[in-house]
Amino acid sequence: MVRFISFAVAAAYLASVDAFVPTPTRQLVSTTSTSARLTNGSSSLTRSPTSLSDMLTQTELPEKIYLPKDKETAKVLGGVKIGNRKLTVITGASSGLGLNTAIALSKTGRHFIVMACRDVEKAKRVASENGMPENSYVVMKLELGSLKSVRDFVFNLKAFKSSRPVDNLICNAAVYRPTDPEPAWTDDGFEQSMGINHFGHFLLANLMVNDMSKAKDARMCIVGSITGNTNTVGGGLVYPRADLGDLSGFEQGAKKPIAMADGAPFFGAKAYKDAKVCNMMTVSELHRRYHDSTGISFSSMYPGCIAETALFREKRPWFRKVSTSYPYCSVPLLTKHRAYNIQAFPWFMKYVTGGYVGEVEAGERLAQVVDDPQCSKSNVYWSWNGGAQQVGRWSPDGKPRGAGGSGGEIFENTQSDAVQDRDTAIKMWDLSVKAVGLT
Ligand code: NDP
Ligand code: PMR
Repeated sequence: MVRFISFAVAAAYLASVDAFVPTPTRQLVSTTSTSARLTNGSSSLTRSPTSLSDMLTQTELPEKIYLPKDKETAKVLGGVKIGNRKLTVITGASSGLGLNTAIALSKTGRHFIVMACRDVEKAKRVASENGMPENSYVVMKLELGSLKSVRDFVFNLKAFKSSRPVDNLICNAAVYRPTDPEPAWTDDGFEQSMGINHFGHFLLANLMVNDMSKAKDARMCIVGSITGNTNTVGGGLVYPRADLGDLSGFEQGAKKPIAMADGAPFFGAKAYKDAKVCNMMTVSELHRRYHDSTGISFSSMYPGCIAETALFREKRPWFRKVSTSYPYCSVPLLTKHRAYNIQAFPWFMKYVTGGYVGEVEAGERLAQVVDDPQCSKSNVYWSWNGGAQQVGRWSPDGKPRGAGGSGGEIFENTQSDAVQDRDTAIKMWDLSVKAVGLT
């Protein structure tokens, strides 16, 4: 009963939040929850100002790029020896889920991480602050809101790794712009949620298939979400629902002034969910088109609701504010004075829906998808039963955590009928190919 009343009160609050009310000022939230944890280690990129690594942080291609001539040099570029480790690329590794995945994988000793980030200096800083082992990662510039930057990234990556194939690609980066009254556009004229979350990754994934086909047990994961699946409470009952409609917005070119996939007027919260549908459909189409011929395992996943990440930077402070003052009570939300003492969304997800997962555990979950032998199956949408624990069942050293850290069991989840709709997926694929200039 108490849980039901809490649910009703909290649901009423959350239903009326700024997802649907434009806010004039946007506030950036720092990643203090993760960056405050560890402080040892330093960036592996700060050695020489003329090193290849430094060149790789530029969006514009350097006039002369160093191309290694022999295999051995390729393995020890810039003083970094990749050796037998898996080469794992993670987009948006400078925050939240991506950063915590990079941390988890780097600490296994089995992965060399390419942190593909729009803000190179930030990525170097958080990697260092979070104690990612030296020589376990490199930061490379990737602005997913620019198709040119995506192509430059792939070119630079090839120069960095030479003929050695990429083993894992994790398409994780995303923006969520629920309070924007008007759409913002990428360099190429796409609405940003669709342009960054889907089109940028769509081009990247396609450009990487050939290279990754040369690796053994290669895996490509594009992060999805429950909110893109209408067969769930989070995605089916919470307005707005994801819906690509007849894709007439894509048919018209998906560029300014066309903001939405279905050609409707801009709706930021829906644009994010539509992009997640495209992410998940891209995975099933990649699988259908390339799994048999390349051996690459394509997957998507939902890590749980990581309610404290910077993804919610546009939300009003009370929605995401971090505090432990009243962790068990929603009443203080009713007064303006107390509102700022509650982290309403994390609280709601922890104690009402039970869908919450901490950033560290979420990172371990995504890490598991590319590292755990039991996740080698293709065309799976991975999810975890349970959650809300800060520690996972699987741990980066490969050993089960055992009693005390139940963290949820991994399982193969079922996507909504709309996400599984083959005709729409094919249409989405063909129009995306055109939009990013792959033809
Ligand atoms: P964060 O905002 O913490 O991380 C997003 C990352 O994407 C950041 O590293 C950010 O860079 C990067 N990024 C944003 N725009 C661009 C761009 N134009 N080019 C390159 N990189 C960019 O969010 P989360 O960690 O929460 O989200 C990560 C993924 O998890 C997303 O795909 C999201 O949809 C998914 N997800 C999140 C859930 C949640 O509850 N938080 C639930 C389900 C799925 P910078 O550091 O510079 O801002
Ligand atoms: Mg949602 C089991 C129920 C459940 C789950 C797992 C989520 C996940 N959410 C659930 C339920 C509810 N949410 C309910 C009952 C409400 C009140 C009506 C609610 C509200 C809500 C809001 C306002 N939820 C949200 C928002 C956001 O702005 C987030 C969003 O939709 O972003 C697109 C969000 C989310 N809920 C989730 C998850 C995972 C999100 C984060 C977004 C994502 O990455 O998918």
